[in-house]
Amino acid sequence: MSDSIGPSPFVVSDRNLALELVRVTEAAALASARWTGRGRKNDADGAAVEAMRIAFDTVAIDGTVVIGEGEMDEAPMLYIGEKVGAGGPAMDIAVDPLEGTNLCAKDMPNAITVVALAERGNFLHAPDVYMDKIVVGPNLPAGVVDLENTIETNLKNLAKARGKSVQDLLLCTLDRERHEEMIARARAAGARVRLLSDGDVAGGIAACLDSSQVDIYVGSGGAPEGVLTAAAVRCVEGQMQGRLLFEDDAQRERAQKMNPGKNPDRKLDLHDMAAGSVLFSATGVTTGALLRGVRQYPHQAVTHSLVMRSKSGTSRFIEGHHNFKTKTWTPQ
Ligand code: VTB
Repeated sequence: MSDSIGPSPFVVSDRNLALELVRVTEAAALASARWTGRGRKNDADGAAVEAMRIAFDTVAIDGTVVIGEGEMDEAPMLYIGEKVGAGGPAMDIAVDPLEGTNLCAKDMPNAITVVALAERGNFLHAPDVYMDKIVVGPNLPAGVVDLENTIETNLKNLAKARGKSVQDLLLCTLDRERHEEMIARARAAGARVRLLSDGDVAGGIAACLDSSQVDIYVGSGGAPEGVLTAAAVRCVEGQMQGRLLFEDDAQRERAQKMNPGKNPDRKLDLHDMAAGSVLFSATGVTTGALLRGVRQYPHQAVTHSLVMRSKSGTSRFIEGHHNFKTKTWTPQ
């Protein structure tokens, strides 16, 4: 009988760390949510970093932070090179403990906590510079958009591949002066544009999810955020390209030193930023297009997270109900 329906898909080929990772982003979200709307972004960020650092101690990995809070001398916790985890397979870790500190401080949509894991050596070591980014979702012809095309060409090619007109496309980008020309040209070509005040990780992921209605994410933002976005895009088989942007030679030299033997000015494809088997977890702090924010009640809180794994391509939205009367820790 079983022969006629093929082998069972439920073969556990390796340890699924994804569900352990969600605790890490949940912890950061629970801690930073207590700072939403208080106008104190550094406190919100500090709470997220500390909670995330503590939560990592329970994860069964031998982890090294490669995208973190900064260099060892700039950041007390989750600095680049820091070892985290309880021991296990050698993994590289990319974190943004509070992506959108301003959004949290102002209680505006889309603040999230983010972690990605890859087997050692598979994340781009991105310096703290800007990155040009372009993201589209799955099930599109390879190369349908390209950083080197004009915005008009990208919109035209994407519309054609989607069987839509450019008028039906929604482009998402950060609301920044540096994007004004691109926004004007996209609108002149017929597309609608959604502007984010912050948070291009959530923006990039939105381009991969039908439910967000976003068809394409374009624009420059943080390079570390670009690597986290790439990890998520890998898990849903979307497409992304990036290119590091340098303001001076010192920045370029730093990128070169962090990635020996690679041309720092090259166009990066998805696998240049996040290769191999990748895990991704994000938890909402404030409610946005991707995730609901933390809902706080007396003695309990509810979190909403997205956990993804590239190997299986499974995405899970997880609602966590946290009871502070019985939980073994409470947010600081
Ligand atoms: C970018 C973006 C982030 O901050 O780093 C942005 O990637 C800062 O951009 O998602 P500006 O220097 O133009 O203000 C975020 O929006 C939030 O951390």
